[in-house]
Parts: sequence; structure tokens; C-alpha cells
Amino acid sequence: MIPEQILAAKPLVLDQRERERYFEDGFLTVPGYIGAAWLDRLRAVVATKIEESRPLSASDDQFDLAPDHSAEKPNIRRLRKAVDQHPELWTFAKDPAVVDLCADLLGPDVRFHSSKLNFKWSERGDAVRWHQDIQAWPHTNCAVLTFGVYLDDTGPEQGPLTAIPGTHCGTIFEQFDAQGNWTGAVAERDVATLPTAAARELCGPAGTVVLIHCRVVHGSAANYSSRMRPLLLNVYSAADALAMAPAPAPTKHTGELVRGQEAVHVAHGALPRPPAAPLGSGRLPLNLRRAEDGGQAGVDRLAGV
Ligand SMILES: O=C(O)CCC(=O)C(=O)O
Repeated sequence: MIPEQILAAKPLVLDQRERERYFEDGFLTVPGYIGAAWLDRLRAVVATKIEESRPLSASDDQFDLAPDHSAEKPNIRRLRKAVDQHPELWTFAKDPAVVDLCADLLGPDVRFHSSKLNFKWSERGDAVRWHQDIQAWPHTNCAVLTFGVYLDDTGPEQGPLTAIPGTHCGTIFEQFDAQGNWTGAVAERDVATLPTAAARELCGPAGTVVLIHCRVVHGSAANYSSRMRPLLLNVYSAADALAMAPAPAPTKHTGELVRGQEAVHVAHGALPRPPAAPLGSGRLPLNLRRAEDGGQAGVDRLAGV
């Protein structure tokens, strides 16, 4: 789907101007979209997972633990493959209200891709460097987004998602280093070309949804506050945007349609022309190379995948 096709259909929950803003900026914040009932259910899952993590001394397929994690003072960086870790998280991912919002920005046929819950723990939860997501999960077109919901109130001091408007229409940056290692981050020399002063912190009360276009440059600062910043992140695509590489952290539901029909034709998107380098000169994602480990080893840490 291209933005013009998506915008031509009547919206389900957003107003037309909000949809247009998403396509202009590459992100959209919908304050308080998820109500108290779902927030209670999701927070109950978080509480259960924190308890489950206490006896662990090392990260595993479910938990990415910070080095100082302990039974007395848990410190979880991420719940990986979140929809596989608790039935409530999959129920949420396919909830009609969630999918309506995605459909307003992806078109009527929506496919689930992947999922994680980033905790950004209190007292120095990690920063996430500037990056774009499409390199980690290349698709045949860019109708791919991340639906993030803050489970608690999130202000500047909690290290909110932060995005640079308009960068989804610019260059797709190299996110490998000179040695060919995946960094999942835009290199400093490229960051220097970006209008970082225009970056917007995407804050909001608990239940606020942040929708992130797969090409927009985004990241987040460390959390030095006394409150963690649990953020559930689910990735969806239009059904006609086919993944060109295995998902870096595949779930049992990766590839499932959550709304509408399978596409009859795959759409090969007309990507906006990058201003400086032709698209073909950048090394596109190719975590295919890492298919043997599901892409996990190289992608997980820095990209926040
Ligand atoms: O949790 C965060 O602050 C950043 C997450 C993010 O940007 C990502 O996973 O792509």
C-alpha cells in the first residue's frame, strides 16, 4: 500500500489530519488511546514477568537481563518475543482497537510481524541510539510500522521514544560498521547530517500509543528517573508488504494476518529517493546472513529488536 491508497479509505479511529501527519512526520502519538481496563491487564503481565525473572542469573530466550539483575533487585531490559510469553500479550496484539489504529495507517489488510516489551528500568535504563527499523526487517514496501504503548506515564525524564520528523523520506542508512558487524544504529558521521535539533520526544500519559514508520530515524535517551518506562512494541505491516528476510526475533504469530485478506499481489514500493546516495548503494539489512541464529545474536542488543 502507498500512502495515497491508505489515505483514500475512510479512517476507522484517527481523523484524516492525524493520518496525514503520520505520513508527513513518520510518527504519530495518540495520547491515552489504550484505556484503563487493558492497562490493568498489561501491567498484571509485567508484574508476573518481573516475578518470573527473579531466580534467573543470565539472559535467555525470553528475558534480556541487565548485568546487575538479581532476585532482590530485578533489572530486565526486555521481554523478547512478547506475544509468545503470555497469552494476554497476543490477545492485545490482535485486539480490534489496536488493529483499527494500525489499519488507519497501513490499509485494510494487516499482518503481525513481531513484538517485545522494553522496560527501560529506573536509575539508568539504557539509551537506544538513533536508528531506522526497516534495515532489521526489510519488506517489499514501507507500509510497516511499530505500535508502541506506554504502560505508565512517560515524560522526558523516563527516556521516551524520540523521532526526527521527515527522516522516513530520506536516506536508508548503513547500520553495519566498517568490519561488517551489525550495529543497529546510524553511524556518527551520518547522524551529523541529520536535523537532530528538530527531534521530538514522544511523551504521554499511560496508554498513549506511539506509531513509528519503519524508516523514520528514532531512538531514546537513558532513564535516570526513579520509575521504569515499560513500553510494549508490536510491529505490523500491510499484507502486501512481504518480509524479505526472516524476522530477527520471530514469534509463533509472525506473518499472521490480524485483519482482512491475504494480498493477491505483493507490492514493491516506490521508495522515496534518498537525497544523497542512490538507494542501491547502501547495504540493505540482509539479516538473512544471520538466519542460522534467527538474527538474534547480531541484532538484538543495539537495534532494540
Ligand atoms: O525502547 C526504546 O526506547 C526504543 C525502542 C526502539 O526504538 C526500537 O526497538 O526500535
